[in-house]
Amino acid sequence: MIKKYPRAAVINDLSGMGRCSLAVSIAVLSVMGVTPCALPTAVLSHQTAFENYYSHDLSREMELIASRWADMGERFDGIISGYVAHHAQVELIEKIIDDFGGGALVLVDPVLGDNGALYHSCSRETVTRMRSLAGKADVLTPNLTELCALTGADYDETAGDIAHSGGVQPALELARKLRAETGAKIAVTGVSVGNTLCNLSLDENGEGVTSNEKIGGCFSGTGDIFSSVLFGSLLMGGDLQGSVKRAGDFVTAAIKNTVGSGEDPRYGVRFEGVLRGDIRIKNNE
Ligand code: PXL
Repeated sequence: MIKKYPRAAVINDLSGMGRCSLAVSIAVLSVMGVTPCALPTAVLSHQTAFENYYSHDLSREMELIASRWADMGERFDGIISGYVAHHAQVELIEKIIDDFGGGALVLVDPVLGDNGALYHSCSRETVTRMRSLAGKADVLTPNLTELCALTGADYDETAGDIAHSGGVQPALELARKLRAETGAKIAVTGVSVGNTLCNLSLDENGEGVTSNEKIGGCFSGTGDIFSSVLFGSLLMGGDLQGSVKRAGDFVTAAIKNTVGSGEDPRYGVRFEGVLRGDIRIKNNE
Protein backbone atom coordinates (compact mmCIF):
# COMPACT_ATOMS: atom_id res chain seq x y z
CA MET A 1 0.00 0.00 0.00
CA ILE A 2 1.23 3.48 -0.80
CA LYS A 3 1.62 5.66 2.30
CA LYS A 4 0.02 9.05 2.40
CA TYR A 5 3.11 10.66 3.89
CA PRO A 6 6.08 8.42 3.18
CA ARG A 7 9.09 9.20 5.32
CA ALA A 8 12.60 9.02 3.89
CA ALA A 9 16.13 9.16 5.22
CA VAL A 10 18.12 11.47 2.96
CA ILE A 11 21.87 10.84 3.20
CA ASN A 12 23.78 13.55 1.38
CA ASP A 13 25.94 16.63 1.95
CA LEU A 14 24.80 20.17 2.69
CA SER A 15 26.57 22.56 0.34
CA GLY A 16 25.94 26.25 0.97
CA MET A 17 26.61 27.11 -2.67
CA GLY A 18 25.80 25.05 -5.74
CA ARG A 19 22.13 24.04 -5.44
CA CYS A 20 22.83 20.35 -4.97
CA SER A 21 22.53 17.44 -2.55
CA LEU A 22 20.39 18.01 0.57
CA ALA A 23 19.45 21.55 -0.46
CA VAL A 24 17.64 20.31 -3.56
CA SER A 25 16.60 16.90 -2.26
CA ILE A 26 14.74 18.27 0.77
CA ALA A 27 12.91 20.83 -1.36
CA VAL A 28 11.93 18.39 -4.11
CA LEU A 29 10.82 15.61 -1.77
CA SER A 30 8.80 17.99 0.39
CA VAL A 31 6.92 19.32 -2.64
CA MET A 32 6.25 15.73 -3.72
CA GLY A 33 4.67 14.93 -0.37
CA VAL A 34 7.56 12.90 1.05
CA THR A 35 8.88 13.74 4.53
CA PRO A 36 12.68 14.08 4.24
CA CYS A 37 14.80 13.21 7.29
CA ALA A 38 18.28 14.58 6.64
CA LEU A 39 21.46 12.72 7.52
CA PRO A 40 24.28 15.04 6.39
CA THR A 41 27.53 13.43 5.22
CA ALA A 42 29.41 16.75 5.21
CA VAL A 43 28.90 20.48 5.27
CA LEU A 44 30.58 22.49 2.55
CA SER A 45 30.91 26.17 1.74
CA HIS A 46 30.50 25.34 -1.96
CA GLN A 47 30.14 22.19 -4.02
CA THR A 48 33.51 20.78 -5.06
CA ALA A 49 33.76 22.30 -8.54
CA PHE A 50 34.60 25.64 -6.92
CA GLU A 51 38.22 26.36 -6.05
CA ASN A 52 38.97 26.70 -2.35
CA TYR A 53 35.74 25.14 -1.13
CA TYR A 54 35.62 24.32 2.56
CA SER A 55 34.40 20.86 3.54
CA HIS A 56 33.85 19.36 6.96
CA ASP A 57 33.37 15.59 7.10
CA LEU A 58 30.48 14.52 9.35
CA SER A 59 31.22 10.77 9.56
CA ARG A 60 31.26 10.78 13.35
CA GLU A 61 27.98 12.74 13.52
CA MET A 62 26.41 10.36 10.99
CA GLU A 63 27.18 7.42 13.27
CA LEU A 64 25.83 9.22 16.33
CA ILE A 65 22.65 10.36 14.59
CA ALA A 66 21.98 6.93 13.06
CA SER A 67 22.50 5.19 16.38
CA ARG A 68 20.13 7.66 18.11
CA TRP A 69 17.57 7.02 15.35
CA ALA A 70 17.92 3.28 16.02
CA ASP A 71 17.62 3.76 19.81
CA MET A 72 14.45 5.78 19.32
CA GLY A 73 12.92 3.21 16.97
CA GLU A 74 12.71 5.45 13.91
CA ARG A 75 11.51 3.79 10.70
CA PHE A 76 11.67 4.84 7.06
CA ASP A 77 9.66 4.06 3.94
CA GLY A 78 12.65 4.99 1.83
CA ILE A 79 16.37 5.70 2.00
CA ILE A 80 18.19 7.79 -0.60
CA SER A 81 21.95 8.29 -0.57
CA GLY A 82 24.19 10.61 -2.57
CA TYR A 83 27.54 12.34 -2.07
CA VAL A 84 30.07 10.93 0.36
CA ALA A 85 32.95 13.02 1.69
CA HIS A 86 35.17 9.99 2.34
CA HIS A 87 35.13 6.36 1.22
CA ALA A 88 34.61 5.17 4.80
CA GLN A 89 31.13 6.76 4.71
CA VAL A 90 30.05 4.23 2.08
CA GLU A 91 30.34 1.45 4.66
CA LEU A 92 28.39 3.57 7.11
CA ILE A 93 25.59 3.89 4.56
CA GLU A 94 25.61 0.10 4.08
CA LYS A 95 25.12 -0.30 7.83
CA ILE A 96 22.29 2.24 7.83
CA ILE A 97 20.59 0.27 5.04
CA ASP A 98 21.07 -2.94 7.04
CA ASP A 99 19.60 -1.31 10.15
CA PHE A 100 16.74 0.67 8.61
CA GLY A 101 16.28 -0.73 5.09
CA GLY A 102 13.84 -3.57 5.83
CA GLY A 103 10.72 -2.78 3.81
CA ALA A 104 12.14 0.56 2.66
CA LEU A 105 12.80 1.58 -0.93
CA VAL A 106 16.57 2.09 -1.20
CA LEU A 107 17.85 4.42 -3.92
CA VAL A 108 21.60 4.77 -4.19
CA ASP A 109 22.82 7.61 -6.36
CA PRO A 110 26.44 6.51 -6.87
CA VAL A 111 27.86 10.05 -6.88
CA LEU A 112 31.42 9.57 -8.16
CA GLY A 113 32.02 11.92 -11.07
CA ASP A 114 30.84 13.48 -14.31
CA ASN A 115 32.03 14.08 -17.87
CA GLY A 116 34.50 11.21 -17.66
CA ALA A 117 36.30 12.37 -14.51
CA LEU A 118 35.92 11.44 -10.84
CA TYR A 119 35.15 14.27 -8.37
CA HIS A 120 38.11 15.53 -6.26
CA SER A 121 36.66 13.85 -3.20
CA CYS A 122 36.40 10.40 -4.88
CA SER A 123 39.27 7.94 -4.89
CA ARG A 124 39.59 4.48 -6.48
CA GLU A 125 38.69 3.16 -3.04
CA THR A 126 35.42 5.13 -3.14
CA VAL A 127 34.58 3.45 -6.46
CA THR A 128 35.35 -0.01 -5.06
CA ARG A 129 33.19 0.57 -2.01
CA MET A 130 30.41 2.12 -4.08
CA ARG A 131 30.23 -1.14 -6.07
CA SER A 132 29.52 -2.93 -2.82
CA LEU A 133 26.87 -0.37 -1.77
CA ALA A 134 25.24 -0.70 -5.20
CA GLY A 135 24.52 -4.34 -4.32
CA LYS A 136 22.21 -3.16 -1.53
CA ALA A 137 20.18 -0.78 -3.68
CA ASP A 138 16.68 -1.27 -5.10
CA VAL A 139 17.34 1.56 -7.54
CA LEU A 140 20.60 2.97 -8.94
CA THR A 141 20.93 6.28 -10.79
CA PRO A 142 24.39 6.51 -12.37
CA ASN A 143 25.34 9.01 -15.04
CA LEU A 144 27.54 7.65 -17.83
CA THR A 145 30.78 8.36 -15.93
CA GLU A 146 29.47 6.52 -12.88
CA LEU A 147 28.07 3.66 -14.97
CA CYS A 148 31.52 3.16 -16.52
CA ALA A 149 33.25 3.38 -13.11
CA LEU A 150 30.87 0.83 -11.57
CA THR A 151 31.13 -1.65 -14.45
CA GLY A 152 34.87 -1.18 -15.10
CA ALA A 153 34.30 0.20 -18.59
CA ASP A 154 36.41 2.86 -20.27
CA TYR A 155 34.50 6.16 -20.42
CA ASP A 156 36.18 7.61 -23.51
CA GLU A 157 35.63 4.39 -25.43
CA THR A 158 31.97 4.17 -24.39
CA ALA A 159 31.26 7.84 -25.14
CA GLY A 160 33.05 7.38 -28.48
CA ASP A 161 30.95 4.32 -29.32
CA ILE A 162 27.77 6.26 -28.50
CA ALA A 163 28.84 9.19 -30.69
CA HIS A 164 29.87 6.86 -33.52
CA SER A 165 26.68 4.77 -33.46
CA GLY A 166 24.39 7.73 -32.77
CA GLY A 167 22.46 5.64 -30.22
CA VAL A 168 22.40 4.61 -26.56
CA GLN A 169 23.13 0.91 -27.17
CA PRO A 170 26.68 0.96 -25.65
CA ALA A 171 25.30 2.53 -22.44
CA LEU A 172 22.34 0.13 -22.43
CA GLU A 173 24.72 -2.83 -22.51
CA LEU A 174 26.64 -1.51 -19.50
CA ALA A 175 23.37 -0.83 -17.70
CA ARG A 176 22.29 -4.44 -18.31
CA LYS A 177 25.61 -5.56 -16.80
CA LEU A 178 25.07 -3.35 -13.74
CA ARG A 179 21.52 -4.66 -13.36
CA ALA A 180 22.73 -8.28 -13.63
CA GLU A 181 25.45 -7.64 -11.02
CA THR A 182 23.27 -5.80 -8.50
CA GLY A 183 19.69 -6.90 -9.18
CA ALA A 184 18.68 -3.23 -8.87
CA LYS A 185 16.41 -1.21 -11.11
CA ILE A 186 18.67 1.06 -13.13
CA ALA A 187 18.11 4.62 -14.36
CA VAL A 188 21.06 5.96 -16.35
CA THR A 189 20.90 9.73 -16.49
CA GLY A 190 21.93 12.28 -19.08
CA VAL A 191 23.42 10.15 -21.86
CA SER A 192 24.33 12.61 -24.59
CA VAL A 193 23.31 11.50 -28.09
CA GLY A 194 23.48 14.18 -30.77
CA ASN A 195 21.32 17.07 -29.62
CA THR A 196 19.37 15.04 -27.06
CA LEU A 197 19.97 13.87 -23.52
CA CYS A 198 18.64 10.36 -22.95
CA ASN A 199 17.68 8.65 -19.72
CA LEU A 200 17.60 4.86 -19.71
CA SER A 201 15.42 2.72 -17.48
CA LEU A 202 15.80 -0.99 -16.86
CA ASP A 203 13.75 -3.13 -14.51
CA GLU A 204 11.77 -6.35 -14.40
CA ASN A 205 9.15 -4.78 -16.68
CA GLY A 206 11.65 -4.11 -19.45
CA GLU A 207 13.85 -1.37 -20.82
CA GLY A 208 13.01 2.16 -21.88
CA VAL A 209 14.69 5.24 -23.25
CA THR A 210 13.31 8.74 -22.74
CA SER A 211 14.91 11.78 -24.27
CA ASN A 212 14.90 15.53 -23.71
CA GLU A 213 16.41 18.26 -25.82
CA LYS A 214 19.97 19.15 -24.88
CA ILE A 215 19.83 22.76 -23.81
CA GLY A 216 23.50 23.27 -23.11
CA GLY A 217 25.63 23.99 -20.12
CA CYS A 218 26.87 21.63 -17.45
CA PHE A 219 25.06 22.62 -14.28
CA SER A 220 25.69 21.55 -10.72
CA GLY A 221 23.12 19.41 -8.96
CA THR A 222 21.02 18.20 -11.89
CA GLY A 223 21.81 14.57 -11.01
CA ASP A 224 20.68 15.20 -7.43
CA ILE A 225 17.43 16.79 -8.63
CA PHE A 226 16.86 13.88 -11.01
CA SER A 227 17.39 11.21 -8.34
CA SER A 228 15.17 13.09 -5.87
CA VAL A 229 12.24 13.41 -8.30
CA LEU A 230 12.64 9.77 -9.34
CA PHE A 231 12.73 8.61 -5.70
CA GLY A 232 9.71 10.73 -4.72
CA SER A 233 7.76 9.45 -7.69
CA LEU A 234 8.58 5.80 -6.94
CA LEU A 235 7.67 6.26 -3.26
CA MET A 236 4.32 7.66 -4.36
CA GLY A 237 3.64 4.52 -6.38
CA GLY A 238 4.97 5.50 -9.81
CA ASP A 239 6.56 2.94 -12.10
CA LEU A 240 10.21 3.25 -13.14
CA GLN A 241 9.68 4.36 -16.72
CA GLY A 242 7.08 7.02 -15.89
CA SER A 243 9.14 8.22 -12.94
CA VAL A 244 12.27 8.54 -15.09
CA LYS A 245 10.27 10.61 -17.56
CA ARG A 246 8.92 12.82 -14.78
CA ALA A 247 12.46 13.36 -13.45
CA GLY A 248 13.96 14.09 -16.89
CA ASP A 249 11.19 16.55 -17.74
CA PHE A 250 11.60 18.35 -14.42
CA VAL A 251 15.38 18.71 -14.80
CA THR A 252 14.88 19.97 -18.37
CA ALA A 253 12.36 22.58 -17.17
CA ALA A 254 14.80 23.69 -14.46
CA ILE A 255 17.64 24.02 -17.00
CA LYS A 256 15.37 25.98 -19.37
CA ASN A 257 14.58 28.30 -16.48
CA THR A 258 18.31 28.90 -15.95
CA VAL A 259 19.87 29.16 -19.39
CA GLY A 260 20.35 32.79 -20.33
CA SER A 261 20.42 33.95 -16.70
CA GLY A 262 24.16 34.51 -16.88
CA GLU A 263 24.62 32.75 -13.55
CA ASP A 264 27.77 30.60 -13.22
CA PRO A 265 26.58 27.00 -13.89
CA ARG A 266 28.46 25.85 -10.79
CA TYR A 267 25.69 27.53 -8.76
CA GLY A 268 23.23 25.02 -10.22
CA VAL A 269 19.83 25.40 -11.82
CA ARG A 270 16.94 27.69 -10.95
CA PHE A 271 14.72 24.79 -9.99
CA GLU A 272 12.89 26.94 -7.42
CA GLY A 273 10.99 28.61 -10.25
CA VAL A 274 9.61 25.31 -11.58
CA LEU A 275 9.12 23.57 -8.23
CA ARG A 276 5.40 23.30 -8.46
CA GLY A 277 2.59 21.28 -10.09
CA ASP A 278 4.56 19.17 -12.56
CA ILE A 279 6.27 16.89 -10.07
CA ARG A 280 3.59 16.86 -7.38
CA ILE A 281 1.61 13.71 -6.88
CA LYS A 282 -1.64 14.54 -5.22
CA ASN A 283 -2.27 11.60 -2.95
CA ASN A 284 -1.86 13.49 0.29
CA GLU A 285 -3.77 16.70 -0.18
O1 PXL B 1 25.90 16.97 -7.49
C1 PXL B 1 26.84 16.09 -7.02
C2 PXL B 1 27.63 16.70 -5.90
C3 PXL B 1 27.14 16.66 -4.62
N1 PXL B 1 27.79 17.21 -3.58
C4 PXL B 1 28.96 17.84 -3.77
C5 PXL B 1 29.52 17.92 -5.04
C6 PXL B 1 28.84 17.34 -6.13
C7 PXL B 1 29.40 17.41 -7.46
O2 PXL B 1 30.39 18.02 -7.72
O3 PXL B 1 30.68 18.57 -5.20
C8 PXL B 1 29.65 18.47 -2.59
